Amino acid sequence: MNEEIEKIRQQALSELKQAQDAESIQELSVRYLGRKGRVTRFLRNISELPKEERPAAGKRANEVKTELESAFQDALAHLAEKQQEDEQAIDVSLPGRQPPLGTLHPITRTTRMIARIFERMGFGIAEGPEVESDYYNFEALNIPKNHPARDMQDTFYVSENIVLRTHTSPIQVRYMETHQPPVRIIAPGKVYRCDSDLTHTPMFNQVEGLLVDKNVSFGDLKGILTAFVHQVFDPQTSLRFRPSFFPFTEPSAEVDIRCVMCRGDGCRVCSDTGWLEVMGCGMVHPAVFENVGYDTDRYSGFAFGMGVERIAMLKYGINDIRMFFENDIRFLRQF
Ligand code: 2NM
Repeated sequence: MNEEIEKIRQQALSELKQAQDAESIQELSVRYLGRKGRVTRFLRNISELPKEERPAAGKRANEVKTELESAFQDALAHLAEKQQEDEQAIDVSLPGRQPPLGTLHPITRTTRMIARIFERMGFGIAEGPEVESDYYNFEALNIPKNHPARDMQDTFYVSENIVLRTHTSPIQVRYMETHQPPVRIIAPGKVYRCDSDLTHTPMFNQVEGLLVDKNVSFGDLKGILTAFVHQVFDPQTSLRFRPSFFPFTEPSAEVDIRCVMCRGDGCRVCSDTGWLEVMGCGMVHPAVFENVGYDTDRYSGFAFGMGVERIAMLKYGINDIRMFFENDIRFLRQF
């Protein structure tokens, strides 16, 4: 009788070795340990053995039962583990996964396009702090104490004498303090103003430019800006220099271009004027030159400034400035 349980055990283990999948292991488990299984039946029949053989046979049969239970369980666990490994294995015949490629933000692209045009005309690039002193942002630029731009309504104050720069002109003031003419630089960067609607955001990007040398005239300014506009927009684009006012330039002008949408017929984009304002400019005010220690008898210069978002909106036909800052991937992917 003891031979019988050993035979059952041997057969169970050797059949288990052959079992390839969970189903056949389950089936084995039923066949050996189920209600009508061979081990179960053996245990039930122990009462029919001679009295003296019963304790040893019962003990051994229970050992085998426990052994087979864990052998089946281990085999199932092993199989599950192997299956998981297979699923995680790399199929080297598969094409590689394409990592999604990013693109430059349209404002970065526009800033670089503007910078490249001026670089080709001999301008270098200057940068400076976004948190500025009242002196560099206003005082040195001839902006008087009572000027509306200095109001809390228009400027972000960090403290009494520290502001978030409202334009990139302070970069040019710092540059002039440390470099004698000739000067030919552009100043790109983020600027901050308390303003928010369809065409204004509290942070936006500017590119300003400055050229100082002997005998620089308003004609030179017109030539440089015309060449610039003709490279950003259609080379046939008409320009208009309309008299304006800035505290840091005299004379000052706004540069308008013939509307890129309606070509001058009048539309919503140009408010039916046929013209679009693209930047401000002028001859640097002598008071600014005096503040940085330039000799106004020897040197003259011009400066200009534009909003990068505005240029990008006109170039790409975008009507809401907030699109640039919402980071909607469907919008950004188009650039
Ligand atoms: C503009 C318009 C006109 C400007 C002036 C200067 C500086 F530092 F030279 F005085 N920088 N930028 C300037 C002049 C900026 O932006 C609409």
